[in-house]
Amino acid sequence: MAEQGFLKQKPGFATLAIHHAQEPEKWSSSAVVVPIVTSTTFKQPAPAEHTGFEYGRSGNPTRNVLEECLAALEGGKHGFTFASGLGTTTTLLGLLKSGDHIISGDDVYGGTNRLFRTVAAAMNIETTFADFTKPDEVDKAVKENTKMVWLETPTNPNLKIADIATVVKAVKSHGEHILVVVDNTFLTSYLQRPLDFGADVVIYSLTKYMNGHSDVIMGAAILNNDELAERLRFLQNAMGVVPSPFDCYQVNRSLKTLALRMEQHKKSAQIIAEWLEKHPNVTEVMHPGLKSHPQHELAKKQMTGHSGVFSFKHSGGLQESRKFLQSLKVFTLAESLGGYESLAELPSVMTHASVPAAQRAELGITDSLIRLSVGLEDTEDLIKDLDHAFNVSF
Ligand code: P1T
Repeated sequence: MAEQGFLKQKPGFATLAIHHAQEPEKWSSSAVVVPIVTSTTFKQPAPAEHTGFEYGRSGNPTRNVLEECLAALEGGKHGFTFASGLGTTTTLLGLLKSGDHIISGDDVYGGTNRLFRTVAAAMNIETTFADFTKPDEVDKAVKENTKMVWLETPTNPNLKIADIATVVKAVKSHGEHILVVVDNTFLTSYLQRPLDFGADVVIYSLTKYMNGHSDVIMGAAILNNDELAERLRFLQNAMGVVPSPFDCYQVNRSLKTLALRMEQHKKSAQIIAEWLEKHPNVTEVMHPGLKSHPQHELAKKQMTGHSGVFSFKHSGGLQESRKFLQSLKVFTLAESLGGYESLAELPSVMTHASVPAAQRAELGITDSLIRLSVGLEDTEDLIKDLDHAFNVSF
């Protein structure tokens, strides 16, 4: 059922999450729950012959199930998992070489910004940061040597929305070979499927909503192109940034409740965002589900709804932010997002502290911008918590 004018949810999501690639018949025990295969190596019938698995870095039965399930949920052909979200980005950098150029969204996770500005730069891979809400700016940033375009939508922490199809069109007009990568961490495949809009690769910090229980660090990349998949399969093994079978089991289990969790995150965050919008100490709420969001109409065209993460600005400064965050009792003051527990943080000194001060100022990542990750607690309790924190801080 389409809600509030957003895209209609594709049918079968929850069924895929529970059954895809996990037929009990694939295990000799007919186990209904995917086994955790911890073996690092697999017996071979003859030298250089194997029965599907040889060494745990190049492939593992538990990991394969998760990768296949992730690909199915994304409507993609190939799925790959990595030891973290940033490990995914690092491995994708392996597709590039010295002298290549990346265009990245200006408002991205601080760690992604840092990776491009420091590690990629040391490999002589240059990055231009551009505002993807303005496709013209992206178009102008493309150079002869541009090989990869990297966007988050919605962005972290300003929740800006880029029109994926328009960005893809602008980029591909300069050459089909330029890869468009979308970091879909804030929404998950339940709320947005960038491959449907022409993106080449979707990446995740699975650490967030996809796992949803704040107990695993992991990342993933999902794509359709067979040749690119072969290159990534090579890099996954050759660079070795792989997750553990136990962590793969945890994420695979968490996918079973993804649809239910996202529905609740979506509902609760929308109520809280509307409540904040009316609060006298709040000057701006950045939530794509609000009519006041500058790209609300665009959000409805490419998303099936918004998740539980969003930001707001208040009328105070650093002192009020500190007091507010330290007064919260149900929300926990911590980095990260997407878990069942509600979190609140101050991006200017926490998740985005590694972004140069001038770039932070340009993006409006000020000391009065607070980011919330609305969890699965009772919405009323969360509102009471915020209300109390405002009352004692302002
Ligand atoms: O933490 P890791 O699994 O390596 O994922 C990095 C990452 C990638 N992309 C996005 C959009 C992210 O938000 C993150 C990690 N972000 C946080 C820890 C945070 O609090 O924003």
